[in-house]
Amino acid sequence: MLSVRSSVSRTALCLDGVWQFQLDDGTGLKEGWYARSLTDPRPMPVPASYNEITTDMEVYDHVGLAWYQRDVLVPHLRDGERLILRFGSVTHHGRVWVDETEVAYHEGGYLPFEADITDHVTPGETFRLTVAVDNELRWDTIPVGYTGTDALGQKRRNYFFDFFSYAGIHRSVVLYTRPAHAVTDVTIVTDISGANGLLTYSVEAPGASDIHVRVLDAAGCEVARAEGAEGTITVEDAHLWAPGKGYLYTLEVHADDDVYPQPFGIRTVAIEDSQLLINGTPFYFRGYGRHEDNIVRGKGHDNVLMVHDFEVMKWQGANSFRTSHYPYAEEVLDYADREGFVVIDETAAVGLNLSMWPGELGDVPGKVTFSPDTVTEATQKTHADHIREFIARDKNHPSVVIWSIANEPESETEAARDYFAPLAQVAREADPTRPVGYVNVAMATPDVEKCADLFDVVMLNRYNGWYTDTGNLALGEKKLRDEIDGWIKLCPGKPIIFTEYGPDTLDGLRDYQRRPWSEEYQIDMLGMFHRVFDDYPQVVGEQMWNFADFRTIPGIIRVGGNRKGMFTRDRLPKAAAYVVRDRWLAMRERLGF
Ligand code: BDP
Repeated sequence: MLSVRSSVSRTALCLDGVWQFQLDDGTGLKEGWYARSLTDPRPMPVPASYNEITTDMEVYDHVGLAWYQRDVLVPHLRDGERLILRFGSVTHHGRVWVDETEVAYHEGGYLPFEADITDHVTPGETFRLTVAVDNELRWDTIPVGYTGTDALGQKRRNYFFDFFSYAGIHRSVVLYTRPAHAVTDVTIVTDISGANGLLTYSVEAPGASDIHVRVLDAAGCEVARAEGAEGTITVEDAHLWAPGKGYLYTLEVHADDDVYPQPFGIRTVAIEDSQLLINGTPFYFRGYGRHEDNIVRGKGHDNVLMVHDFEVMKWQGANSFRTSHYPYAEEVLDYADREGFVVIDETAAVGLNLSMWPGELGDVPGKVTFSPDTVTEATQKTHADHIREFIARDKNHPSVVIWSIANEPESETEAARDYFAPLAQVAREADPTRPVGYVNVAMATPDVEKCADLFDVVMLNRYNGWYTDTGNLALGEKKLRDEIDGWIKLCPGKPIIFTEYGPDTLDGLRDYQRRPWSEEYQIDMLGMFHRVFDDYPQVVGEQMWNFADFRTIPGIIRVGGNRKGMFTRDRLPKAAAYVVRDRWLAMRERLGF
């Protein structure tokens, strides 16, 4: 799905602000709360997670539907123009009404959806916009989860990841206009030929008879043009997009009266000899797995925080991150494009691995991941659709260089292989140009792993010295080296990227003995991993866990959340941040960005 971008033929009206909000008491749908004003509303900002806006535990821990409402004044439309209502994301599922008409239903909490509401509204008049947000996961949703009832009869959400499953309208809500014949999709693939850039494009614009495109450089000057819905264009003396140099062109797409400006960068991605090449040059990933997470707003997108986070990452000499463990706001990828950051883009398929999870209610059916009662073909179908939707959204971002289709799934069984083989194929069909991978969990070591050959890269989350051999870095190091040797043997020629490593660290806890949880131990453990990485040319990336501390589910191993951040939750550096900064700035100096 295309992002909202303004042009001479498209006007966007942002509906963010303070909406009305009410928790469902089990009667909302039956009684049709969308058909009238909410009876007992409280104010709720959009975008934001609703959980921590109030001080009520009831809101924080709510299970089920939550209702949002506001009035919207409909703008006047020019001849034949359509009015589209678009949500950047509603977590996890959203149902939308315009007055009494249901106009959209979307499952999956981290991708956009939209509805053409032209025929349900009257220009110059106001309509009541109602959204029912559902935070319950099921075995056939991505991510998977289930709602159970505890011994006190309380409904409880269960899911198989540690970050708190915030809910709400997390990204902007926009009303935009477009002509009757509009551009609905653009796909751009770039290549390099000598000093020139090659750009292959295709446009979808149902009903349009006149389609042409112009290529504009970063200053807005036309450098090439072409007729037709698809073709290949040469950009002479192209200015390449490269890590640290986020040069962007715009493909200005014209379809009858519609104009859609699609930014793009000219660059290539390839894998050769255990290296990931960007524009033919080996790239080394320095950075983090991150979360969309912050005080009060939860997972609500916020440009203030986004820009600050990039500034902090640049301060440290990072050049990349992974969108662990779900697709991030479109604004984040736009910003990565222009800042020249390199992104491993991940789906929301986190937690397809029941062996690791006790299940709060203790009733995860048999703890078998792939079974008729847990992850089934229905899950696989949702996962496949999710991959297609996700790649359709993010395919034109030059910053994205790898698709990660799952985080830490079971991958050491035949059932896992049957599950993942078709999904790897779905990703390749949706985008034949980028490497596809999944992020491997510690138990699926190379001697038992069954899925690695389906993928192009090896991405590893390892906690030697933390979850295993706690406090014993010498032993952790030996095992890490042995394991890397195993991966090199199992996957010759494939690059290895460490996508998670690091200990929980309480900021302010200092220790002469440098023991676990102290700031000193974080320095030592990260240092151990880095020392090992430096000995292996096949290791082409270090993305420590996590950029910042983040909110989690309650748990006896979580003190005020997950504390593996390089930075605190309010983005202040722990001691390790300075040590790693020295390393990364030196690497930046040596390798370019
Ligand atoms: C890994 C998960 C990540 C967790 C991390 C941890 O991929 O989401 O937050 O461990 O335990 O298993 O800190």
